[in-house]
Amino acid sequence: MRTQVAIIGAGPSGLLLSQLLNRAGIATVVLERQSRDHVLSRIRAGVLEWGTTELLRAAGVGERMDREGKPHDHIHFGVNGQLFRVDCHGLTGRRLMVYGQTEVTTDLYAAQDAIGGTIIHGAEDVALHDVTSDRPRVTWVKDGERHDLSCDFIAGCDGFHGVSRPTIPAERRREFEKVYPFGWLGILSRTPPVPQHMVYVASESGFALCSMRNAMLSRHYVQVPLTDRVEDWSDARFWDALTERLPEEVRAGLVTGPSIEKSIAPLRSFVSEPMRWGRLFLCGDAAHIVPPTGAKGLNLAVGDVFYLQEALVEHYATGSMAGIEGYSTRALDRVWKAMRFSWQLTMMMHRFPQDTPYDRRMQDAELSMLLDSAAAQKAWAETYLGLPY
Ligand code: RFL
Ligand code: PHB
Repeated sequence: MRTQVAIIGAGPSGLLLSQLLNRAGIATVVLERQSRDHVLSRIRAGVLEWGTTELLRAAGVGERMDREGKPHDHIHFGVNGQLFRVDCHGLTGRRLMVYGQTEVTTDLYAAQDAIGGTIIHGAEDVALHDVTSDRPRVTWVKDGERHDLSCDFIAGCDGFHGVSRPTIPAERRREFEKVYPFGWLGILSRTPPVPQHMVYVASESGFALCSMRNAMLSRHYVQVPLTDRVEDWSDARFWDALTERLPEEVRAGLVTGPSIEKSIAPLRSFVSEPMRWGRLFLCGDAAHIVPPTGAKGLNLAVGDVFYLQEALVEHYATGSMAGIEGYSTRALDRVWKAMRFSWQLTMMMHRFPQDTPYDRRMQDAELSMLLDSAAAQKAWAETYLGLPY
């Protein structure tokens, strides 16, 4: 079997890359370990930067997002019981889009079906070979049978636990990591969102976030110790913890109800450099993880895909290797800026077990620097809404 670009992983980065390349006349094969139903059952990101929405439109998957997604102009902060509003649209002229990752993935699958994209599910033991040669290969096993695919390039879009990153020899990789001493317990419920829609809360008991998917679907999170398990958290306990952390104005509009999904995600910052090794490129969570606080994970994955598709389209059109050789440097520049943003917001908004009174005052000072200064808010909003590609 032969293709131009082999793509490992059918998460948002793999599917979007395949869709953009196919529309540019470049052949791809996507290899996914899980079933399609499994991929579509993961509840994850909800906030799209404007640049992400533009690339989705350019990929021909913007129609349902523009119909059903919810554009947002403001972000709210709850700090020690008080509510602040940051006018992101007024400060930047751009908007956020609230549209779930599950919906983005559903739309990408539908678009790939419509143009006859090749996505192979249930691919086990995927292995990458000869990635520093001109003829890389990918092998896998499906239904007990071994398959071999030769290609020009391989895109490793297989997430944090995938096989692509470890294909780069350990001595050629540099990994940077920060693990935070808490997780986020998130629930999805068929309840209307709070009237403010998106509220980031720093309280005495820890961080909380009110978010939404649509008019009758809410997504809420509370900071929990890493030792907690989902079974420790009944719905009633979750709503009590959330309610207690919210400013009065938000609490007054909170509607509670049974959870339809509940999970705990640990928080980490991680970058692996470089993002290219010979003819292998890493995209999205395969190369970097951000804590969810800045809502950057999916958006960074889309940024990587933007740079990579541009490099590959240029290469197939002109033979140039410039974009390919510059991919890692270009992508990492944007990645590290988003890392800084996510780290800073995480440090400012959470309660750390080892916090000293000095650390707490620093958090308060950081928050008032942001909330008292229009200039600081503009800089913050520009990054939250997405740095340019
Ligand atoms: P994914 O989505 O992990 O997809 C990787 C795919 O590769 C497959 N795979 C393999 N396939 C073949 N062979 C192998 N050996 C394989 N190993 C893995 C997997 O099955 C999977 O289908 O990575 P991708 O495409 O890079 O996308 C990244 C995003 O999913 C991720 O960054 C975001 O979900 C992060 N994130 C958020 N990002 C945002 O931009 N805004 C948000 O509001 C936001 N909120 C979140 C989040 C992530 C969360 N969790 C659960 C980690 C909230 C949460 C709670
Ligand atoms: C979400 O809606 O799931 C969400 C929103 C903002 C974040 C993280 C997650 O920072």
